[in-house]
Amino acid sequence: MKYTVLSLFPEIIDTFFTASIMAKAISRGIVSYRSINIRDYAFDKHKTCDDAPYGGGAGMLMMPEPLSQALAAAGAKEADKRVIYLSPSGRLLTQDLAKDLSREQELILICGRYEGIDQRVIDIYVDDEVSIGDYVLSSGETAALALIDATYRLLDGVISHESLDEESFSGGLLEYPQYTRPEIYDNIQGQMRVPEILLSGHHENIRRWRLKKRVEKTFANRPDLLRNGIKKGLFDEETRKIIDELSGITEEL
Ligand code: 9WO
Repeated sequence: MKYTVLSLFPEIIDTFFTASIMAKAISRGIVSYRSINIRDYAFDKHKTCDDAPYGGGAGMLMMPEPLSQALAAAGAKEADKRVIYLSPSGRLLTQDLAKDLSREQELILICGRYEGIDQRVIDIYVDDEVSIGDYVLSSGETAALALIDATYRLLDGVISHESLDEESFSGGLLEYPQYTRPEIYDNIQGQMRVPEILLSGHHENIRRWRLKKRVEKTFANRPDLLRNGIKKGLFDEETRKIIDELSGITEEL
């Protein structure tokens, strides 16, 4: 996978690609990266990249020319390249979309600044507008990092397949709580013990306890995932039973 990132502040992105797991993926030839500084394509002596919006309104927009010059330099119109604009108005980045994006040859990511970019650049170049969640950031760079992180780790050879299968969202449930040593943890709260069942060595009981914890957590934090999983028939008999017990025959969902 090749990542090409267009930004006015590429240093924000550059650091991530020198961090440990990513650096390893690059040295193994699984990932490659280039950053393009949009300001390098500004054409006046002040290297201006922003201008006021037509129709009035707050703030400034990124000018179309430097950005489209940068996109042309990135080869954005070539086949096997997918151009993505990170924006709160995009489609939501989910694990499924991350999987889909991880199958591309090259992703070209546009990081916006100010109040956004000229719509004509979106119309001409952008294949997908993608949002990482329902909140507004000050710029697109941190969203691009989230998208890069969510996709590169799905590439063959970056992390083990067993770890991927065990994660949150596999099976439509959130993760169970986890504990490591020490067995008794001295804390401002007093002595906190690891749940007894995890020390029992009884694998079947542990499996059931973890499943119950996952359902409880999902019910508390993400009832939408339970509703969706039921609708799509994602859950086995055992999971359905736990959901029913918790939510009173799913009435409460
Ligand atoms: C700010 C603004 C102010 C007044 C009127 C309209 C406005 N739109 C915006 C806006 O969308 N600013 C963005 C800032 C422009 C593109 C880069 N910025 C950004 C990206 N903020 N949040 C994101 C983002 C990207 C992906 N997922 C979540 C948030």
